[in-house]
Amino acid sequence: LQSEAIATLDAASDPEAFEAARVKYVGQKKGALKDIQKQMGGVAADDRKSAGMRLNEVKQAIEKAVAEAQSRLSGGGDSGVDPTFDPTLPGVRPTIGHIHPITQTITHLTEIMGRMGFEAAEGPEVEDPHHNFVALNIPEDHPARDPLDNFYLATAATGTEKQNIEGTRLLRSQTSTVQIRVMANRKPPVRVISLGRVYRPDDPDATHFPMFHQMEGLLVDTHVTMANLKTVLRVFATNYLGGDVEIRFRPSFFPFTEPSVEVDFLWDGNWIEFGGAGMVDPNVFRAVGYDPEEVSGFAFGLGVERLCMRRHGIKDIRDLYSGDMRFLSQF
Ligand code: FA5
Repeated sequence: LQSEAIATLDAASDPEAFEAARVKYVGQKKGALKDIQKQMGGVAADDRKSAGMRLNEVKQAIEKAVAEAQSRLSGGGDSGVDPTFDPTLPGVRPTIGHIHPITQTITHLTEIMGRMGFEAAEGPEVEDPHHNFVALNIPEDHPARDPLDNFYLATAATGTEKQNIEGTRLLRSQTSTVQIRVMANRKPPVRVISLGRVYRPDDPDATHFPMFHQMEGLLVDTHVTMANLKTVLRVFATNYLGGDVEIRFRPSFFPFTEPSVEVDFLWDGNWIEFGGAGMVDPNVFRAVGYDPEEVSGFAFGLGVERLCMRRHGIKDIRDLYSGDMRFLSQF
């Protein structure tokens, strides 16, 4: 067997012939060596030792011939190398996960506000009208409640009218809902931010998307003034957008702040609105059981996408949600 196997292996001139010979003699299942090994049990006990040694010699000799034939056929490389392995082929780069630019922005904003003592708070994305409107001083007939401006969730109208209103749920349209949740659960002083998703049926364009993020800020204490609000927003803006950022406050109206302002940043020579802000309306304090004679505070809500876009020079909000790795992997 030994000489036959070695002769066949030596004669193998292509990988197919080599593989056939390899399987025939040293194949794990039906190879000739395996066959003999199986018969060892039948050898008389006295002869078993010498038969075993002989078998080992034959095995080693054939395996050596296998290795030599393999090395010869793979171009004389190291023996034992898979002849189908080509080390000159380029590798396949594994796709590595990536943190979304908006998630990175949220982490960054949380860190900047944290340095000013603002602690992060959270609230649910599916809200009830009490937190989204009532406690924020938005009356029943206010246009902000319009079904065309909100994503109401379909709820079965089975109870009385009052029960149905209480059972109404909607995707929150602003993070101001979290102000109410925080104040209803703790005593002043309060200094929190809340970063999260909000939803509005806006048509997508370069600066609008139906789902976006806001950063809400709320500070309640004694003797808080508009000057404190403007300082916090200025310090925030210079930290996030750079020392040369220009910021402008325009008089505005929100039901939950009085007075209210719109916050604009200069961007490529144009004033762009980034959010709203103002002094917390006394009616909001009353709705959460705070005494407006004792405490005062400010609140603001900024668009996170617009902040991220201004910092990174992104021209179209839709790029952030396209899922295009060529765009996303730049951040
Ligand atoms: C509000 O949502 C108020 N809750 C802000 C506020 C908070 C005022 C606390 C007073 C006190 P407004 O609707 O203007 O305000 O939205 C704030 C910001 O969200 C906008 O300036 C803009 O930057 C961003 N924004 C609004 N709609 C969209 C949209 N469809 N896509 C992307 N960003 C949006």
